[in-house]
Amino acid sequence: PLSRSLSMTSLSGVLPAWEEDELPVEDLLLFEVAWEVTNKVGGIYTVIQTKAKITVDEWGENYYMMGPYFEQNFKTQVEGCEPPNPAIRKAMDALIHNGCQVHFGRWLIEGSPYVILFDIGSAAWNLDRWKGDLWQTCSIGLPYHDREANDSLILGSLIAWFFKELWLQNYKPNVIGHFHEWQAGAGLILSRSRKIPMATVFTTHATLLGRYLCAGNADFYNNLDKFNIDKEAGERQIYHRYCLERAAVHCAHVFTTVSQITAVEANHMLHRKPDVVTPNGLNVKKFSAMHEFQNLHSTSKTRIQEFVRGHFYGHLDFNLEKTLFFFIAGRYEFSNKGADIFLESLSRLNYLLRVRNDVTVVVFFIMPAKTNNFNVESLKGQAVRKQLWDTAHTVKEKFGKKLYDALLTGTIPDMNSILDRDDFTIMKRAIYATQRHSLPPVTTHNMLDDSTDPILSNVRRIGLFNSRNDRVKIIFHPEFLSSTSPLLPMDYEDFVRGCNLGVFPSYYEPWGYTPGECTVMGIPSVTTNLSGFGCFMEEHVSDPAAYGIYIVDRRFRSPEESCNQLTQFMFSFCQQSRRQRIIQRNRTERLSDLLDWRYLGRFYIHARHLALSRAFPEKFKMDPMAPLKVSNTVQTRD
Ligand code: G6P
Ligand code: 1S3
Repeated sequence: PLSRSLSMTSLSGVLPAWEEDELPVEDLLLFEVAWEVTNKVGGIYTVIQTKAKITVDEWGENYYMMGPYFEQNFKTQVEGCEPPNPAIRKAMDALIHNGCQVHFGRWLIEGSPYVILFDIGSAAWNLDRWKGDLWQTCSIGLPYHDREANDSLILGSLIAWFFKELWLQNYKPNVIGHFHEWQAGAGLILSRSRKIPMATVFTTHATLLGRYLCAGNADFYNNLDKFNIDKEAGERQIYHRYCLERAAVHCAHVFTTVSQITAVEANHMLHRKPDVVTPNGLNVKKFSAMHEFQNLHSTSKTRIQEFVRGHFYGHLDFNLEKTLFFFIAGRYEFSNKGADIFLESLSRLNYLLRVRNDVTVVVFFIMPAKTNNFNVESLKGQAVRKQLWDTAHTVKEKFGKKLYDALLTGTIPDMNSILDRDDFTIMKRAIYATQRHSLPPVTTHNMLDDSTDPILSNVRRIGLFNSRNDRVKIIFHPEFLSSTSPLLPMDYEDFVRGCNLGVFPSYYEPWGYTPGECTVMGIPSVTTNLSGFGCFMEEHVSDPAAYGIYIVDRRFRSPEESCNQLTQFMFSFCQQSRRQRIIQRNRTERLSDLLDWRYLGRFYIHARHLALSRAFPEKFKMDPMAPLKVSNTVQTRD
């Protein structure tokens, strides 16, 4: 019923949606548990943070997020306060009186949700005992050296303890615990094994084995049913983590994944078919002026152009008006995120553009790697640009004043003598300073592993060194962007807005926020039919490419064929006129509603209802076979 109620072939009409029967949330408490609550590591943070608003709108004071306490995160993102609910205070106090620190506050993001954060360090002295409990409960043993697994056990033990304290108070409302990813799994396993009455949901955002097997270059999707998963986990030394993940999946009343493709993967890697697919949404910003996002593109693009002027000083022999900005961004998993086929395709695009086009493409790789700060050459580039700007400004001021004085006396000045020798000298000196003896750098930072870094090694192999003849230029920025950077002072959102195309040709991507973020800002992007996002778009939009969503086939084609297809997408993108790009951006932006939590949040609502009906069948009835009620509430804009 899920897929039937969602399927649509055209975007011109109504986006189907269903309505769940309203549940009185006063009699319920919802707790959402994740390692990334107030703690940014990767994509789960985005899920939790962007979804907060609609969840608070629905649940108000009955919604709490739970995660680990880190002093720095708390200080910068949370406003500490007293829990409004005395039962929560009492449960927290029970832990605090036993020597474990628990903090409460409002997370300063849209919706201001309440957060309960558990200090792992303060409870670490219990670790050996809790390892014993875990072993007694489900025979999972954690090795002493795996800090991440140990921390997740401490967090899980504290959370299960908290739920038990809440229950011991004979507290009336029913509790729902929604746990995300294996790091939150121990809390679910322990709560269930202690028979605490609560409805549980477990969401996986990637399977441990899927990520490891894909990164190891396995032909993953063609062999899903052939892997000996216990053996594979053991060989990769993640057997205990995989056990935690698999136990959590099987303990949950409701199991969900973020996409259909990960649902299939989970069925093979974790041996449970997800009950619900809960796709990831975003908080879509609506501007009062329809085309405001086009203006924002233009302003942000100007700022990127400024950076490029500095970076390529002395080699600016390409026309910035005919230069397009492409980018890839995300966790630095070279082949999982498709940086390998992207580089290969760029070398082919470079050839095509040299032969047949006057467009230049500047490609940014924004993927964090180990560095020891910006390199001198990149910083110098921006300094030289600034100096040229200052020189031009000084000369312009003098010129303007002389012109003004002449006009006041009723004469037009002699243009040949309006600039004096000094003006020429400072201009010549500024130009001389732009001479450089090396090519504009490929990377903006000093890399710690320069010789073995996969992006740099491949750049060396394909020879894209930013030379004058190259029509494709590469800039590897191995750090996430920040508006306080001395080099490229822009935050990620502004940067994306200023680019022309996001390229995300992932091989392993359960969902993939990056192309979605492009879409809601009206920026076209490349994705694949191995990413949750790409499959979602393929399913719900009849001609995704017409809306600026290019889907590379990495499922049924060889890497060579996928490279050719990607090259072709990029090359035809370069052949569009500015007008065509503007029209395409308008179309891309129209897909935003499809990715809005206001629509996608319904899948979470459904998962919670299902969990309640399984945990408390007497009180919450739901016919799992009944088709979901379809209503026409969410519309796309034409
Ligand atoms: C927006 C602005 C236009 C600008 C254009 C550049 O649409 O409203 O004024 O010309 O962006 O688009 P381009 O695709 O060349 O970056
Ligand atoms: C995961 O983060 P990742 O980039 O390691 O979770 C994200 C949120 O659900 C998802 O978008 C992404 O595909 C996964 O890979």
